Amino acid sequence: MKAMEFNSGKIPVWCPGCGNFAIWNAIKGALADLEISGKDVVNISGIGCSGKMLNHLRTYGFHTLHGRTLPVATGVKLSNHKLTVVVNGGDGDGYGMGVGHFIHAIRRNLDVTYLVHDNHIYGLTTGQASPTTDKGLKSKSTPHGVIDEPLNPLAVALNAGATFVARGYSGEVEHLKELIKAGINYKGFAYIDILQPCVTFGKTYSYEYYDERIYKLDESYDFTNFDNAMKKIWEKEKIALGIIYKKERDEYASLHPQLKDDILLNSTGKLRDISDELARFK
Ligand SMILES: Cc1ncc(C[n+]2csc(CCOP(=O)(O)OP(=O)(O)O)c2C)c(N)n1
Ligand code: SF4
Repeated sequence: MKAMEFNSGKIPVWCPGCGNFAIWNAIKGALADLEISGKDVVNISGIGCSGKMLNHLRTYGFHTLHGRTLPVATGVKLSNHKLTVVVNGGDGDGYGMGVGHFIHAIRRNLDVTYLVHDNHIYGLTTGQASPTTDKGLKSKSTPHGVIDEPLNPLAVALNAGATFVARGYSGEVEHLKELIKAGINYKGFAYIDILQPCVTFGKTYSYEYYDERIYKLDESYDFTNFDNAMKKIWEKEKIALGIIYKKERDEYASLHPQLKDDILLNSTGKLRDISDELARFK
């Protein structure tokens, strides 16, 4: 399929200039370049502007409850581990409600590509503070300023044992496409935090802000070095884009002997009639 053929035909309702358009284009381009058909892809989306990705891709999809993308992705992937599973959620979705699932998906090394549209706020609900909002920022939910420390999600991922940690940016769509391709090709949990300006409610993190600070990691950067990776993600003035840490590790499905020969869906056998049991609860 060509990138254009991944358009579902539904017109996005994202605000003009929203960083989500670039993420959409990068996903379509990555799938097309990798020659993966839409029928072999499941896009699991959370709730939020980020979650609307589901409406715009001609793939299979599942719109989950807020923060529950990764449990659903786990079920989908284990039912048919041959599918390509791409997960889209916001920083509120994944680092707020979903943060426990994030850590456990990392521990399992579930073979999915997790894209977090990190605009540092809750976009769809009009700009409240999220876990990555800076301390002191005044928002609708924090009129006197945020008093909590912001989360560094890449540090959380690295400390939880993530073996593919990357950072992309909506202002660098080709670069982002390559990161998504690398994530899909990675056998395990590929986590990509995407700097995504919210042009309507984002107060600090604009395209101008990022354009002044981002730089791309080049070939001299050793992404297998954990200490280097930790240093990169705590840099203050500059923001590194690229694969920050990567290491091979057994992915989850490969550790299940029952998934060795075939997908789980094909081995469930005859469905059992449980209507008698259910009748007891009427
Ligand atoms: C359990 C639950 N709590 C709250 C909401 C309301 N809600 C819908 S979208 C949203 C914010 C989403 O923010 P984020 O995940 O950062 O995504 P963005 O819209 O910024 O892409 C909230 C709080 C909800 N749908 N479900
Ligand atoms: S509110 Fe922000 S995140 Fe949502 S569509 Fe508009 S610009 Fe994008």
